[in-house]
Amino acid sequence: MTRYGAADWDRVVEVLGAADEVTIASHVKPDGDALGSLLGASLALRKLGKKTRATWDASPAALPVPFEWLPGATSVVQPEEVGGAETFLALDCGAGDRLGSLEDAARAGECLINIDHHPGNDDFGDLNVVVTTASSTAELVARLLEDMNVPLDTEIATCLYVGMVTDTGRFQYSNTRPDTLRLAAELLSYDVPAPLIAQKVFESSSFGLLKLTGRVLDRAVLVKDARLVYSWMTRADLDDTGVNITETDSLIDAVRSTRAADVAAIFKEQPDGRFRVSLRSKGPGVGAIARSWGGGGHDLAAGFTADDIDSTVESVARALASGE
Ligand SMILES: [Mn+2]
Repeated sequence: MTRYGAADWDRVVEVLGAADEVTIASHVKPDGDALGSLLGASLALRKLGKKTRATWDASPAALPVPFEWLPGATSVVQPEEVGGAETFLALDCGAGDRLGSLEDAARAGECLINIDHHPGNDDFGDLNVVVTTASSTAELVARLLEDMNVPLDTEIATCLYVGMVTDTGRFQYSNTRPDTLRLAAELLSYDVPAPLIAQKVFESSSFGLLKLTGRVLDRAVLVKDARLVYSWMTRADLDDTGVNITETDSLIDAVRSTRAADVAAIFKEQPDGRFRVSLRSKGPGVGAIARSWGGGGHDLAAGFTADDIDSTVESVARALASGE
């Protein structure tokens, strides 16, 4: 049965089922869904007797603290150990370049499989399962494993649950559908330690991050007409608080929590002086705005890169006001 109406679904089930070795990669700066999907898929394919190498573009590829306890961490290899793979599975990558330095190896392989849920995914694989209504890539992996007849266990279910709980904002965002919770319930039935996961993933910030969050909240600016709230973080902030940029994903959630705004933006200064901008919306679409700046993402959660804060805020506020 082809799920989600995804044309290549059955072929992906076949190809993964027949492969002896699979190289699996997620996107650069992997989040909970990228890592949960990656390790869950790796554990499951190993359970079928296949060799797997799981990785992402980073030097070194090392699990961030909130996820370092994830089962399957032992299948992580460094990106430079990946050559031309027979079967290459790209997970949670909205475009081929999200693989970073691994894109060439991915395309050099015999079969590149692209499994993802980002709108705007350009079907960069030889086989593509792109389902924008899926809560997470982990959800798609779970359904594929079901069709491949891989029995779940606590470890696989834990990885996939982490992917779902993080990408749905703890089952709060609009991508949480009845089927999402049904699948999550099924995963929990494999003794997934949900309260422990909540602690490890959502209550694991360093003390420095607490202080950095304070700075960012203190700086927040409200653009009333556009119902936009924004703030920013500099490299100096990171140095002063001892925080690594990879720990700063939660800053946008702190900024977005005011009822005074529908859209929240946070500007994070990159080593090259430019700003990585994250947008979160409670209603107005921000995906198109991000794409117009060469970025990408979902309707309610998107991002792009900008040169400076003031002019970008002005133009984002204008786009929001005009409803474009
Ligand atoms: Mn995802």
